[in-house]
Amino acid sequence: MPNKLLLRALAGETLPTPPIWLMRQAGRYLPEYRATRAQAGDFLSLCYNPELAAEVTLQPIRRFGFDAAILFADILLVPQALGLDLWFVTGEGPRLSTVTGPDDLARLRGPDDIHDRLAPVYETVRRLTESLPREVALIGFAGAPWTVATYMIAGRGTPDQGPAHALKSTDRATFDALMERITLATIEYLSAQVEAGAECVKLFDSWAGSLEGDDFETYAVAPAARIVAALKARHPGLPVIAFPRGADSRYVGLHERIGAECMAIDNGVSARWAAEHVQPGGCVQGNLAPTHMVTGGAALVEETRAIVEAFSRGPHVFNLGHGITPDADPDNVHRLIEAVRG
Ligand code: 1CP
Repeated sequence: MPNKLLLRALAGETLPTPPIWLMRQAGRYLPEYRATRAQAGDFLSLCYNPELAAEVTLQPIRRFGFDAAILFADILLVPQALGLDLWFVTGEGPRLSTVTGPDDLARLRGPDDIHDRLAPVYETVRRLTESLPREVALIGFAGAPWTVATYMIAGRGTPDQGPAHALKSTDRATFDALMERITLATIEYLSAQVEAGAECVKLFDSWAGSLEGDDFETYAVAPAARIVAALKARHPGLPVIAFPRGADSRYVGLHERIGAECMAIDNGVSARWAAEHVQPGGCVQGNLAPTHMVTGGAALVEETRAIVEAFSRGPHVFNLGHGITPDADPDNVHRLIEAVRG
């Protein structure tokens, strides 16, 4: 049995107190993050600077004593490594050159050609293995193919993933070839993170919820299952967290279909429902609404205790249902941890 709490929960152990970490725990709500980001120049320079990326990964560990650290990087580094231009517009978010037809696809690099661009990320992982406290687990991550494809097709974040859905129905060959390229690159990317020292990996499928009918199986479940199977073949025993955000009732049975030890649950479903219908499949992670980190107060404590109680009869990793937002109050994170560890 592993001795780090996060790895024990992922291995299926029901613990008296769930391990806790937060999505986007390194981020703009922390003054020390804003200072390091200013030192790096911009967000992407921070991602590709192993010393500073390791530093911002460690900041929330130092301040809050979380049970896990998540590599500081971004899901959009893979599109950039595949050859797309990527930049961030202040106050608006990411922009990318797009893939909208066979010619764009032909210009992309192969899945094995991503490592020179991504080498600084692997170096960040190596540094973290040396500097993290012994009891803190290191999580590597990547975007799931559908979510990454939505950005590569639209060239930006979209409320309804409209451009990706449109390409899927008008040029299925290009869409499928793009999904295939991302899937293979993701296997290589995560595998390299594990070789550098990541102890488990998380697949972020932030836009899985917009896949309807058979598309959910074809473009969310199947690619995730393929990535997990390939990773486990190369790294036996590697624990995986899957986050098909917005899966709603389709969370039921997903542990087995994806082959992941842990299902990260967003706050669109109730903890009671998930404890009854999803947790029998394995470890669950979640699922406090991120707004509590802004509003705090008695509701934060009550809701946190209710989630801990709901999931207390099986393996659970405490987290938010989505990333902590820039307007969150760090003091509320202290209150949250106190409510969880009580
Ligand atoms: O200005 C800043 O400093 C940038 C804000 C920021 C941060 C802190 C971005 C831009 N990315 C990140 C880091 C990040 N992104 C991590 C690091 C580790 C941690 O959690 O502490 C992780 C895991 C991600 C993952 C990520 N990036 C996702 C999946 C999770 C999710 O939130 O749904 C997505 C969709 C992205 C794309 C992205 N990167 C950044 C932004 C603002 C966005 C969303 C763009 C959009 O859809 O509009």
